[in-house]
Order: sequence, then C-alpha cells, then structure tokens
Amino acid sequence: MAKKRFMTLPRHILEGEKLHPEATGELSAILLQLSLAAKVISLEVNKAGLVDILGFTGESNKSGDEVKKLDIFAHETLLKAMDHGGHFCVMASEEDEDIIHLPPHQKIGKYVLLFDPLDGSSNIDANVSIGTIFSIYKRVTPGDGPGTLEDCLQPGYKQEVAGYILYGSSTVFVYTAGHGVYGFTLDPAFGEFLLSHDDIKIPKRGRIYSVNEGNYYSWPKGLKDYIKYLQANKFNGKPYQARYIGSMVADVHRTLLYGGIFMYPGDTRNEKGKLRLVYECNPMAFIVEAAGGRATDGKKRILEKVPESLHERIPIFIGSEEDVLLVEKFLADAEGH
Ligand code: P6P
Repeated sequence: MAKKRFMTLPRHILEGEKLHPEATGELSAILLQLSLAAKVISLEVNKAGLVDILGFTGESNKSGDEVKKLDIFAHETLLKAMDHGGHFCVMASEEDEDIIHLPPHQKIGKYVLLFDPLDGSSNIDANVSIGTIFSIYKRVTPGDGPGTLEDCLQPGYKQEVAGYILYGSSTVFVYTAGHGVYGFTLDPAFGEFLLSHDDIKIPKRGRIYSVNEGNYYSWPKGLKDYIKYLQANKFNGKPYQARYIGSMVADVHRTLLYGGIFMYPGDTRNEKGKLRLVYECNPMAFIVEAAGGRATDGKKRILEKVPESLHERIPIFIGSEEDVLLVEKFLADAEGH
C-alpha cells in the first residue's frame, strides 16, 4: 500500500497552481477561502444538536423547502467568506431567488460562484450527512462591472472548478479543476484538511443503485424495467444492493468512491425531477466525469445543457459509466428507440 503523503489542502492547491504557469493564483485563493467557510460551517453542523440552532425559521426558499436555520447560517457564512478578495463579479445560491451582487465597495473580479450552501438540510435533525456544493466559472459578459444572470447560466462543461464539502462522520472537502478529483478530510485536532483521497477514479461499473423507490409508481417504464433487472439478475453472483441516504452529497460521494449509480429521475408527477441543474447537478457531473464517470438526464450529458433559469431542475443519472449507459439503454428501449 503506497504510503499516504502528508498533504494539506493549501499545499495541494498551491502545488496544483505551480503546474499551470499561466495561473494567477486567484482560483487557489478562492479554494482556500471556501475551505475556511467549510470549517466554520462544519463546526456549526457538528454542534447543531447542542445549540438551539435547529427548528424551522418559518421561511421557505425558492424551491419551497422549509428552511432550517443552519441553511441560512451556511448561506451567510459563504457570502461573508467569499464577498471580498475581489475574485467574483456575481454569485448565486439555492437560498436566494435572484443573483447576488457583491457589496458596493468591493472590487469586482472575473469569476462566478454558484452554490447550494447546505444540501440535504431536511436530514439535519436525524444527524444524517449533509453537504455544501459549489461551482466556479469565469464571467462571459464583457467589461469589469457587476456580473449578470447570463454569467450564472453557463453550460456545466465551462466550469473552472467544482466541489463539495460533506459533513458526515468526518468532514470531507472534495474538488476538481477538471483534471483529477481530490478529497481532503478535516483533522479537527488542528483544523486542517489533509489529503485522504488522492486522484479519485470511479469504478467503471459498481454494484449499488441509489434512488428513492417510494416514487416507483410514477417512474417511466424503462426505469422500472432497469431496477427489476438489477434485482433479478446476478452480478459476480449477487444482485445489486440498494442504498439511498436522501442527501445528494452523501449519495454521490458514496457512488464516487464505491461505484454504481445515483438517480433522481423525472416522473409523472415531476417531469424534471427534483435536483437543480445550476448548483447541484452541474458541479456533481463535473466531478464525476473528472473521475471517469458519466452524468446525463437519461439521454444527454448534464454538462451540455444550457440552463434557462437559476433554479431549474433536471433529471439526473450519475455514476459509473457502464451503469449510467445501461439505464439509458433501458429508458430508450422502453420508449421504442
Ligand atoms: P427525496 C435533499 O432534500 C435533496 O435536495 C437532495 O439532497 C436529495 O438527493 C433529495 O433532495 C432527496 O429527495 O424526494 O428522495 O426525499
């Protein structure tokens, strides 16, 4: 077993920057700021049960989900951490209906930050893993004034960096700049993220499928056929296993490490499914593809979809390449082509 190198997140980021002579160091600075925000949010998430921070605020976000105080805390922590330093021209968050401009006195930068501050928050009370998801683009609008909605609605293949922080039994920071996916686990003893998953590659095929089977009777026929096929047949002597946490960051993280497939399909009740394209599916697709996997809406690459609105939803089939290709075949066959 190769000896794990003692590599902190800051050192990994700076070494990565050296590999690109054209790098200005801005993305490094952004990632370091994001890791600081991650530590602050992790601290709050991990003591949520002890501090009266639970309970509903009575407000709801754009998607109509009840908003828990930790959601707002995470949202505000990310804004405070990222709204100075002059890196961004515009931001957008699941917790805010509209795009977010930088404070008036702040220098305007060339990057765009899109994030889901605390995905899976309905699980907080049950101490189930939850996560932050982020996505970074370069602006596409001319000039150096405030960014616009157009800067936030770029296809996912144009991402510069994507990542997530999973607040689980430990806090893990995973990111990619498109070449290699790296995971860092927070050592609370000295508050540093240490390299724990070096150059993650997702298995070409797994043996786990992950979907909310409570929606079975609303599914398209092809998906029903696919799930029955996984349950009825033997792969290396056993059928697939079902695993569903109900927290996208946790389900995708497990899929990235163990292989298999995570799905949030469209169905007869919600044609576009539930998960948001801009700040959930695009960053996760960018990460999984960088690890050698595949992510589609059942037909087309998620990363090629041009977003039409900030909070739009899209069906997602993401994970090991062979598993995603197989479900696409079942869906196509059932549609007769
Ligand atoms: P369902 C959490 O609320 C979330 O947005 C994702 O993290 C998760 O994958 C999905 O919804 C779970 O939705 O309908 O299965 O409860």
